[in-house]
Amino acid sequence: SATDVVILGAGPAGLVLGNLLQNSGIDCVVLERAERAHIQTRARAGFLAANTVRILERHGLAEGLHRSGRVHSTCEFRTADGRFRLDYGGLGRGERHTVYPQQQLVTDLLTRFLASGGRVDFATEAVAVLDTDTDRPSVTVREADGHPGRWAARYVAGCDGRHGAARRSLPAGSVRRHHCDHGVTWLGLLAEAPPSLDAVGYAVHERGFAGHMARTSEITRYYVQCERGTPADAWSEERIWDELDLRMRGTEYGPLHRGRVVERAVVDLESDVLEPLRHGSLFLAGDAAGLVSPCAAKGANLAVLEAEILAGALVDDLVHGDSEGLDAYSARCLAYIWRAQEFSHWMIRLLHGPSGSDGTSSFHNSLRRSRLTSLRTSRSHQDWFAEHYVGV
Ligand code: FAS
Repeated sequence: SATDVVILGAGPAGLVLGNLLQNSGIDCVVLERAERAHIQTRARAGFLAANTVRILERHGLAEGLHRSGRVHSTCEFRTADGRFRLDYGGLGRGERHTVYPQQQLVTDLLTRFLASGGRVDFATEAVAVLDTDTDRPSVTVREADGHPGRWAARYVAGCDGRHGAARRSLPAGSVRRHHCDHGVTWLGLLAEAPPSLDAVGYAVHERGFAGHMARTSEITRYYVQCERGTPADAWSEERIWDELDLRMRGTEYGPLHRGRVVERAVVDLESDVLEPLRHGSLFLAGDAAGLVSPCAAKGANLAVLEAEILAGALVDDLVHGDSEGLDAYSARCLAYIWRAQEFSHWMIRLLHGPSGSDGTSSFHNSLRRSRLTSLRTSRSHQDWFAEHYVGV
């Protein structure tokens, strides 16, 4: 089989890219190793940045989020020195989040892509991307029936995440991977419980971090910092809720709304960035380009941004014969990625004490306390926070 652009992965990056290429009349195919039902129900991100909403609106992809997304603009910090709220929607550039679960966005993007004639091959795993140093790259695949297959294309877009075939296919020595293990582990969970705060909750506690993020009026995501290597099922539900209540200082500010834990996963907070993001005819976007920790909700937003940049560059090249956008793609996206990485890293250091108990940790803990005081009292610091927290 042959097409103009083969897109690996039907996540936010791959499906935004597919829709934008489709809108411009460029022939493309999306290869997705999972079944359709799986990607339409897989819960992940939930906070869309204002710029992400603008991108989706620009391309007629925002109907679902306008129908059932909820605008959100407050976060609340709870610390040993008390609690304070930041109405970030009234700070910085005055931008707010839209709370809209990623699986609903993926479902909207998929439905629109297929309705406009787009092709997605589900249960089709990309195995390798070949000949990226030529203008006829190809993708070998394992079809749904297990048989091998092959796609020829003019370009390949690696939107298949950090463990996908695109990363695996990068020629040895052709890419520099900047990696950071932040030394922090979260037990992330989804609870069948209404939100306990009308804000994103960040609890900074000597026992560890706890986070509260609404997803819908009946489902709330929580994070609770745990020891590295903790199995996802190690904590009973009762222990989870008791620990969350303790760290969120439920006795002072009101107990959390408890409910059944319907999903849990342990995630080690790490980040990485690949440089460059272009390898001949192969382009990386989304998590395939760089993983940003879920602290500060940047991953899905970067994926949408990079997809729009790549789509514009591919259209310029394939329709107008202008390759300037493709030549500039990597540097342009990396500037956004590093801004997001820097803020996410700052947030991790703000919310988590240093691991280890040596003297420097008391120094770092005092730094952290001072940062929180500055965020509580300094308007310019709050403007900086708001601009980066919602910006991409
Ligand atoms: P995705 O991983 O979404 O999509 C890649 C697709 O490629 C997948 O469907 C996969 O099945 C497919 N694939 C992989 N290998 C393949 C192959 N060889 N062949 C074919 N298909 C292949 N981000 C936020 O902004 N906020 C959050 O709150 C947040 N919470 C998260 C919670 C969890 C538990 C996880 C895991 C991630 C979270 N993220 C969050 C990050 C997440 O949303 C990603 O940044 C986002 O999904 C990135 O989108 P894509 O790059 O499209 O990759």
